[in-house]
Amino acid sequence: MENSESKLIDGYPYIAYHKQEIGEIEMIKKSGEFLRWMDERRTVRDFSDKPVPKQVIDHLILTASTAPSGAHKQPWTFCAVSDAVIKKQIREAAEKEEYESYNKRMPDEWLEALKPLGTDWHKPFLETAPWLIVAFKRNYEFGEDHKKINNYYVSESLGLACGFMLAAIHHAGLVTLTHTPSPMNFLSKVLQRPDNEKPFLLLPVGYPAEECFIPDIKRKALNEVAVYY
Ligand code: IYR
Repeated sequence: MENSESKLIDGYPYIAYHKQEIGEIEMIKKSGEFLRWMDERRTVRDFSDKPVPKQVIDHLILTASTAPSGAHKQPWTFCAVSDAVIKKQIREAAEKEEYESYNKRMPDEWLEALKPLGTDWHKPFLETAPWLIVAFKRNYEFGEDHKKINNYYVSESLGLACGFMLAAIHHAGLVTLTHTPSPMNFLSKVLQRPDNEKPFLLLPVGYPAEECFIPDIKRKALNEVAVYY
């Protein structure tokens, strides 16, 4: 079992990891290109109904699932919805909650902060987008005899996986938006998820509408987000 490519450490199997080293000049070029490409990603709220193949959604989910997670528990379930009836149920339930939020729950300061983004309680994209991907966090697993087995850093793990998914969606030439209807328990009901799963984030996925406008907002500069020591 022991060779230069694999061995046991403390009784657990390990494999050698090889990564192609990139020279500094090429590294500066590549990291800059990646930055400029990622900087082109934008949150979009106006979707086309043009279909997206299921195989693409499989790839997006598997890419998200490459994210690191607490104790490598991979504590996520991604529900991908293309069924028009279920999308309608989700839209109706989300708009009901959002109507309450925008009109009663959210304080003026919050509503003011959202004004430049043009959001309101209407969520037509929940029906227009060809796919809705709902990320559920798995707070624990069911072991033998229904015994609860803990997962760790579940929210952090989900944040990482969803970040990976946003990059994958952008890379596929598609768009999304990070939708967090609040409260979002209705998603557990509509999608009939088990008790150990709680909804984390809803991502409509598709093409932007032919006529699509996004807020003219800027990202912070390096000196506003980084401190070097
Ligand atoms: N969940 C609401 C409100 C909302 C809140 C924040 I913070 C945003 O950045 C955007 C929207 C909604 O989805 O409209």
